Amino acid sequence: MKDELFELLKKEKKRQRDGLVLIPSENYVSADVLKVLGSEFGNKYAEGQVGRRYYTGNEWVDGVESLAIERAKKLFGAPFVNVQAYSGSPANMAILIALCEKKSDLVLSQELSHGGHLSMGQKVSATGRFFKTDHYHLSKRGEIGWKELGEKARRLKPRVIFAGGTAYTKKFDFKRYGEIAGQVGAYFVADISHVAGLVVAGVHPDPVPYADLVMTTSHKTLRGGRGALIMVTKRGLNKDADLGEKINKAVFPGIQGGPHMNNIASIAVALEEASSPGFKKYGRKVVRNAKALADSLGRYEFKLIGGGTENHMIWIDLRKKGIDGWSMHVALEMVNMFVNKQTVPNDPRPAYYPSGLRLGTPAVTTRGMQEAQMRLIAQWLGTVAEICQEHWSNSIGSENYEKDQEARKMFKKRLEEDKAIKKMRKEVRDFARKWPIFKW
Ligand code: DSN
Repeated sequence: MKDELFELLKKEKKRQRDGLVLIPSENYVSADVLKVLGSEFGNKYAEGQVGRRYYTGNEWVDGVESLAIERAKKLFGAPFVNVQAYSGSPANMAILIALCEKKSDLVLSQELSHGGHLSMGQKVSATGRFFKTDHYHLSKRGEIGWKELGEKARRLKPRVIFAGGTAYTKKFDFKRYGEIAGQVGAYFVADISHVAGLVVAGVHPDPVPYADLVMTTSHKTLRGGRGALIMVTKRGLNKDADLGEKINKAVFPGIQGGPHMNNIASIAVALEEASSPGFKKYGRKVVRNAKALADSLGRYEFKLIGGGTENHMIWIDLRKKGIDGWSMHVALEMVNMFVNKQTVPNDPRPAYYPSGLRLGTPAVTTRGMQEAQMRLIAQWLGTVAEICQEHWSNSIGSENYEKDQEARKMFKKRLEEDKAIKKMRKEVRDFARKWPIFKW
């Protein structure tokens, strides 16, 4: 069938092949993961749980979901796993529904501009509208503000303490979180969406011995289709033997209908891949590459929050360079490099025009790139920052960031006409094409 949609697919494939994905939450999936994502499993309704569905015809998708659950249990060492949540945000919502019983139950999580994630109780998310929340911040060194967290935990007696977020470049000290939660009788939930693959590879601390619940999306460093795993640990089940059942009910019928069986199948495939020795190597390389990229960025005078990285992510404060995250992400997109604009701690700018940038190495590492390529990427980032600085002062140059739309249009136009940008676009494209999309 001729459909313009397939033209878009062709173009998207080309974009992914010809560009460098440095968005820390994105990755490429294997051919097997893609195969089941586009499979007939997606046709099936399977509301309910394995062996207890509200539809007939579930013999084979029951097998799929059982495999996903068993593989997750084995890989993470958790006694209970739900694999039905559509993604991380609904999974966190389901967790709060399962854990919070009274209106006064408080959720304590990392502040949004300090790297926290919307779905862990930020005011603009349903989790912040329907649950009482408070937040802790990062220290000047870019670490969790332990003193503040401990003090708030003792004073506010939260029902839930979350670890995890969207921007953090240190290793999460889950043991310390677990101790604080234990002292005040709170549930400790570790959202490891970003670092799950690194935990599996043994290059990031494991939350399972210390947390009551562990949540992860399946498509970041884990390289599955888009979904989420909610795991209840031994510690969680000791606290409440019904916690698994509560999670199941909070997901369905709590907030979802039929699980997306093709996604669950893709998670099962990804979990099998993640249990191979090759995946451990991949995780190690992700971190090695991130460290190499961070080191090289220092040469181009980028200010890194936390001073470097201990995981897959680099968090840049661009204020010293006099430009914002929006300008860099626009310019980098023009040269086929994809990054995230990102707020920095106590950011004076709005989230759409934030002061920072987030970079990550999971996707370029999946393509087989190594430290030498990270040095080249850092050099490109340095050059693009210089170009931005030049056009920024010639077009925007004011502090009126939100209102200055005309100046921003002018800035984009100048970039589009810039010869160095045009040259670099070609250079990046020719370079990216040499790397397969998915290399074992
Ligand atoms: N985009 C994902 C992240 O980077 O944290 C989830 O919102």
